[in-house]
Amino acid sequence: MNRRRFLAAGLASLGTGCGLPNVRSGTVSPRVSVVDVRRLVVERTDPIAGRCRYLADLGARQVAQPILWARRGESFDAVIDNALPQPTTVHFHGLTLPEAQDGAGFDPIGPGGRKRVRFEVKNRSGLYWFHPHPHGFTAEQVHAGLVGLLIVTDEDDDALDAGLALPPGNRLALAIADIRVAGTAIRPYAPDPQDCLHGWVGNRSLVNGRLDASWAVAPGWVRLQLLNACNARGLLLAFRDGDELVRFHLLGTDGGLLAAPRELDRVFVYSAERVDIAIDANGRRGLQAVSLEFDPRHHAQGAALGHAHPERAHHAPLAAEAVCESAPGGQGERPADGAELPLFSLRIDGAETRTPPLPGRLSALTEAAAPPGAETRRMRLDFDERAGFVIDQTPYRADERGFSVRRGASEVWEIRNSPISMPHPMHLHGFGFRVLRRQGTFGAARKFATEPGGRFATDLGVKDTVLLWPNETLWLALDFGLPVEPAFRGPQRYMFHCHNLEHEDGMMMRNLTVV
Ligand SMILES: [Cu+2]
Repeated sequence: MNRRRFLAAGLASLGTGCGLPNVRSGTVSPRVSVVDVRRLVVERTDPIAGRCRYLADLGARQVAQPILWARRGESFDAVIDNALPQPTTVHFHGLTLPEAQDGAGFDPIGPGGRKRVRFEVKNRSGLYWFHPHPHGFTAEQVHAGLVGLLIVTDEDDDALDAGLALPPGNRLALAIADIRVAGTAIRPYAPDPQDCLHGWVGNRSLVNGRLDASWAVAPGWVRLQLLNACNARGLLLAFRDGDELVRFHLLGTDGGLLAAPRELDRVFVYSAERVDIAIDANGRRGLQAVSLEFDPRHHAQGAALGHAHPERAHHAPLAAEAVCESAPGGQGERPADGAELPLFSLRIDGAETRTPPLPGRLSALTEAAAPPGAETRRMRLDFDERAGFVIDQTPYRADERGFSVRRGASEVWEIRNSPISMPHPMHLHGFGFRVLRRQGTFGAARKFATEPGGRFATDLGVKDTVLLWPNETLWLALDFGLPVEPAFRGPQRYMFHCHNLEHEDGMMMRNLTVV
């Protein structure tokens, strides 16, 4: 079989080769209770295009790319089986976990290795997710399809669904990724120096692993919990019905529900951020979710940012053709961040109904405020033509202790992004935080800063990932309290890093230790 046919096979393995009908609602990834998972296998399904998946072993059956559901207080207790030819970890993004369960990359699982992971879900209801985090391999493995969704529910979540009177099938959890497709072939992941600088951006969206994804929903409220699972692409999410931009309601962000819904016609969702939204499908036949065109503000220009990860020398890329495809001229035109991109569609079938009023109160969340007496910690994000993107002029080293934070301390972080820079979605492991204010936002983005303090709607609520545009300064409120349990005793290391995954693998990361 020649190379092109191999790659076409890769596209078919996504479940929707070009020309095939859209995916129907019956093929949504199955719901799996977190307590039923005995093993989570991380495996490569297509060695040519380098596609991978999670397989949940429930004992009686196995479920590929499961959507995990957890009631707050339930526990995950499973063996992670690494069937990849590379080291991996499973990082549960957004969850409050001790270092040993965080999967941050301090203790990767080697090829063929396994590790038991046990923890209690302590977080508020919301959309969380899990993905690989082995330093130097993260971007490649997430791009390969290793993205899992975890929905946490609690009483607030129950009350919301009841208030929306959601018809069956009108609640969807969607991971929006992007890949490069040329003809019927997936371009294997092979970032060149420009990709390392800007991040690997695809030309087609892949939603829950599917191209041209479409779901059938009933008239009435539709609740969508959406994750930007792209390595580097920012999304300016909106919904079209023909030429009309349909307004929707923001219900929640990374760490759960807001105090009250916010009505919007578009919202920025950067890599690793989540939004929980309600949209009224009554009186419509279909809705097309898109990322609208925007100025991506990539101000950094530079030469190669090749970072040598010692481990990479010992493990081949996931895609067989990666080396060939990175040859000059192999990539064709480079897809651009900020370009309009269709994401997925909703087909609305069924009898019209009366949409109940949206609940006015969603949770008891209070307005973000700096805790009294909190110390301010200042950080800078910079670009250096030789070192690449750095936090406080320090490229990442896995063995660094990083900075120390006192357990139980309240802090304000003042983070400044250089004017010669790019948008950096910054993620903190282990702790949710609140966004207090923004300053220095450029004009085109400032018009979407609809909230007090120059904040965006996605800055509301409990956050674990926050975007910094070039030239911006952000103030965050953090509380470093940890649960009083044996698993959290002793110094706990976490990470603060850019979730543009090419930047992350390119050393834009720091360790911190809670002591
Ligand atoms: Cu970045």
